[in-house]
Amino acid sequence: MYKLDDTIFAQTTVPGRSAVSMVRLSGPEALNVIKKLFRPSIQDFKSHTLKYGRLHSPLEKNKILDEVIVSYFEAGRSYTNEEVIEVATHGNPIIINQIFEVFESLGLRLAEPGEFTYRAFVNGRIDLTEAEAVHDIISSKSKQGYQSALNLVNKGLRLKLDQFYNDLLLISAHMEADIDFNEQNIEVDHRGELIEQMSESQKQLSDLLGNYINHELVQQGVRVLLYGPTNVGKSSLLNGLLGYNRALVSPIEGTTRDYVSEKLYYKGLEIELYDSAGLNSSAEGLEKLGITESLNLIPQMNVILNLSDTGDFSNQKLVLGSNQKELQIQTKSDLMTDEIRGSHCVSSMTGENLTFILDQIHEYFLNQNFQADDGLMVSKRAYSHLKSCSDEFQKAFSLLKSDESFEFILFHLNRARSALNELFYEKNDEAVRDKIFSSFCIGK
Ligand SMILES: Nc1nc2c(ncn2[C@@H]2O[C@H](COP(=O)(O)OP(=O)(O)OP(=O)(O)O)[C@@H](O)[C@H]2O)c(=O)[nH]1
Ligand SMILES: [Mg+2]
Repeated sequence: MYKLDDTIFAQTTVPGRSAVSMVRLSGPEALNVIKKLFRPSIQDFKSHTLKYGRLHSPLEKNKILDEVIVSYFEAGRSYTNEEVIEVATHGNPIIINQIFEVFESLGLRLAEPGEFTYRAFVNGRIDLTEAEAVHDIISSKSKQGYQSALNLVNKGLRLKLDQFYNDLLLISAHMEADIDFNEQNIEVDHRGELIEQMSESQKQLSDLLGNYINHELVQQGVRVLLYGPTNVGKSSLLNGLLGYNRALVSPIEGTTRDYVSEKLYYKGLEIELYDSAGLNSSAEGLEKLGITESLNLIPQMNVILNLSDTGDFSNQKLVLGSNQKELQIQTKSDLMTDEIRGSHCVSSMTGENLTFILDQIHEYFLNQNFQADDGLMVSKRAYSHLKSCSDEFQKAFSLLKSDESFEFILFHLNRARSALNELFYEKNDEAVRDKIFSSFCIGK
């Protein structure tokens, strides 16, 4: 995939205009190149210090590229473990482009997405679970998500698994030794002790897996569908929850055709609301297409706000997956008589109970099996390795308890260990590594 021996650069901040932009260089030529361009000229640059000055262009005489602050991180003590320079410039794309032209003219290469983090991995500074966590910190759509990714980025998972991994090694070594002794006709039987050790390890592993956080949900945020018959007030509720008018509202049935989606942030959580075409059994043509599209959205949703302005939900029954939640809500409560008033009533007109809905969505999110502070938010890839480690371990344990020979048991223990090795390194599978790093943004 990526080349490893050249010097690469990229903007680490978002492209566009801003007070400051940051450009990172990594590789053997990073410091040399900056020394060529920076004035006043650099005599002695200590690692982890800053220099203030100007970058000059070697392409045009007396041309100053920008006034900058440059930081230096020596190889072995940097993000990539290579020589790294970071240049803070004024945040103007024209300046950045000119600096990039100069870097390229000096033989440096624009980095691919994820390439800095890939180098950190290849150079042994981080393992794959930490690389994934770097990505999650940036892309997380809930505060729980980025907090647990932060836990993970600092050798979190490796530290948690170290003890377990070492115990596995010890148990295997015991078994190998017993096999050797028995081959020499020396009778030893440590089975009882091994059962005790394995049940201790089993506990560690199940604690770990039990703390698994629904990665997808904390990364994606919560998707919420506004669902119900035409004119029930779906688009009005969307606008009410957003606090501004995003969708058209009218007393004409079938106003919304294409679904409309918009994000809002509530208590540190990204909620994506989908307003859809209202259900109408006599719909035809475009309206009917819109309804089909709404129904197709259901499987991708986490929460469905099933809306009715009569309190009668019998014609809008939903079949949902086990992790999906339906909230039945009565709309237009300002028009409601006391007789039909149910327990969950909202009004987009008066704003009654709009925060109640947001709280319900937030609560659903919190109930999805994780404890934010100590939780273990790992990717699907990582979870599947943990799971196969656990499965192999369970097989080994039950064979041990049913008096099977150590050779069979060792087979499964070895597989449990290699599942953990793959979790952190996945050395042989370039495709998986490509997938992990290419999902990064440029500059990371
Ligand atoms: N009094 C009152 N009227 C409402 C409320 N919510 C919506 N309406 C009215 O109900 C009508 C339909 O509202 P919409 O939000 O367009 O309904 P919808 O469910 O999006 O309708 P379709 O897009 O046609 O499926 C409009 O005239 C709104 O002004 C409410 O809370 N109180
Ligand atoms: Mg509508």
